[in-house]
Amino acid sequence: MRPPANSSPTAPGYGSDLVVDLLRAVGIEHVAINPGATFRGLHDSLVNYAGGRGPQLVLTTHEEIAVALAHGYAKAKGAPMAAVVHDIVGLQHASMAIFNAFCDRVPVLVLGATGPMDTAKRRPWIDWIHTALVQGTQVRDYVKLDDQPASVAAIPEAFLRAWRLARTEPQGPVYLCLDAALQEEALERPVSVPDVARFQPASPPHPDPRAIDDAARRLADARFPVIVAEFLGRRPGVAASLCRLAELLAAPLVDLSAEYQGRPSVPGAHPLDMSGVRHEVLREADLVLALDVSNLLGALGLTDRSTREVRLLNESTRVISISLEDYAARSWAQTFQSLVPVDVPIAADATLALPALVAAVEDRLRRDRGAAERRARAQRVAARHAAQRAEWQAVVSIERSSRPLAPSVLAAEVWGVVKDEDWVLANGTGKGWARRLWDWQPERVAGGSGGAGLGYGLPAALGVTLAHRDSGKLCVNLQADGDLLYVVSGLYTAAHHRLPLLTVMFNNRTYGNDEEHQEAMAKARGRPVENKVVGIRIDDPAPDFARIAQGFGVHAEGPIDTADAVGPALRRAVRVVKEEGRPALVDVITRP
Ligand SMILES: Cc1ncc(C[n+]2csc(CCOP(=O)(O)OP(=O)(O)O)c2C)c(N)n1
Repeated sequence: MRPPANSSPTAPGYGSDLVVDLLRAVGIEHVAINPGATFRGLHDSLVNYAGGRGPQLVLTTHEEIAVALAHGYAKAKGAPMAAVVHDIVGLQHASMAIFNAFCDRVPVLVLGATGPMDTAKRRPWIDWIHTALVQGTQVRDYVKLDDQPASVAAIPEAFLRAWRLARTEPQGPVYLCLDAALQEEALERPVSVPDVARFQPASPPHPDPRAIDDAARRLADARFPVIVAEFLGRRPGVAASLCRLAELLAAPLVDLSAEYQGRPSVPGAHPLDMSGVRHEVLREADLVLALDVSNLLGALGLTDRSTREVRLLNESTRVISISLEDYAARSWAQTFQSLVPVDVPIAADATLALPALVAAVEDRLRRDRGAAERRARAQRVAARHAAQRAEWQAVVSIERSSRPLAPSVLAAEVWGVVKDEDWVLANGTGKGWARRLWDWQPERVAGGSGGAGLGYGLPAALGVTLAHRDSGKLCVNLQADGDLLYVVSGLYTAAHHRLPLLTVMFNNRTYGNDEEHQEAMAKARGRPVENKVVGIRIDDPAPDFARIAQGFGVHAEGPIDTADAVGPALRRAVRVVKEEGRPALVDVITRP
């Protein structure tokens, strides 16, 4: 295709140059890619048209990595980046990560491409087999919008609509497919980029004041109110008003993200934090305030591992729920979960409802005489909280000499090195032990995948690291082996882009979660429990993650199998991360 006569490095000459202008206009700083011919036009524009002025390319070796990286980045940055994926095949690889972002309510701008829709412009074979009607249908059930503009002139509107919807609450990924022929089309006349400030997302919905008043009255009157949060931590700074509400009401706090996926919002050291003994307080609760909870049955019930039977902890508990989950419902994957009776349903952004609820509760309690009972309840809960934390510390002491290392001991060792740093937990919880043993501050924790699709940890942690690069923070990834093996080539992106991430392997050489399931199955059926490892253990041969990482150019040590060796190896790795600005991995063998 001939370049237009008036082309210059700064004037858009092709359809894909216009896309770059749009990316720049909305402030996208990074674009993760895995190359493909269907977006060769856009690729050229990102490299040659944008020059150093446009978004920076992040090379990934799998489309799932590209999207998961963008997922982690958006959570840490509070602003989305883009991931560009090749036609049908790239989108299929990306789909798992798009699903995770959808469940986690995280905005990602997924830009795709298709062989020319105009059959007269297609090459034989590849342009045909990689073109779909309509490509977005592959992921339509778990993106907020998919679109495919049919002309260059239609690109700005499609782009800005997708951009706006991705960031409108409840947030989520969007997919915009750019026809290869449109990307490569020479512009006959300039296409202007609209004023993007006029296409911002609508302000998130505030709660109905009457509903807040009703909720405040019920909370103030409750005998034993409990506050449960799941995705509340998606907005920074929410912990302060959450804790204030809990303190006013002397209400135990349960962060469901400690047990399931989600976005942490409850500080682990808060004396009302009962996340580790959820069932104890929910058994006693006469009223539950659920904030941004989609897994209500998971919160209120207890599941029998072998029979899958779920029992409510307290049949008479009443429920107030504040969330936007009903606005995110889709018919395909049943992410709306179990239909649990709710007595006061409030459709609102829970992070915005909290200050209003705090004010309304303050007002009610001023006229209330239950202060003594609340004080006694707060003391009782705080004592249980302290006892629970002491029990966890005792577990570490008891397990200190066990070989292979217990996850509790490894989490304690990592904390010993990390605690003096300005740390960010970019992925993982070390089987929950980081929450129990670390000074768990939710704003330092990126949270899980949302969709429980493995292959999330490393790439998402890289995205978090990219967002925090040059901030002086130490990004830490507590990485399970099974999860890493889906996306192990993400280590190349880490090394290539000098992403200073500290990865500590909790390497139990197995798909541990599934061993538990096979054990439960064997017991339920009276079959040999020792067979639970078949088709599950990853130990013959055991992958040598240090050598794998070194092969990708990452500083690495291991395998380490004694507690005493962990600290020195971690300190050497932290030096590489902080002083050389390079990724490091320490492989530690843990108990299956
Ligand atoms: C893409 C995908 N495949 C399979 C599963 C099923 N699955 C859930 S947990 C799990 C085991 C995870 O093993 P690992 O990451 O090593 O963590 P561990 O349980 O050993 O701590 C598997 C295979 C899944 N959730 N996602």
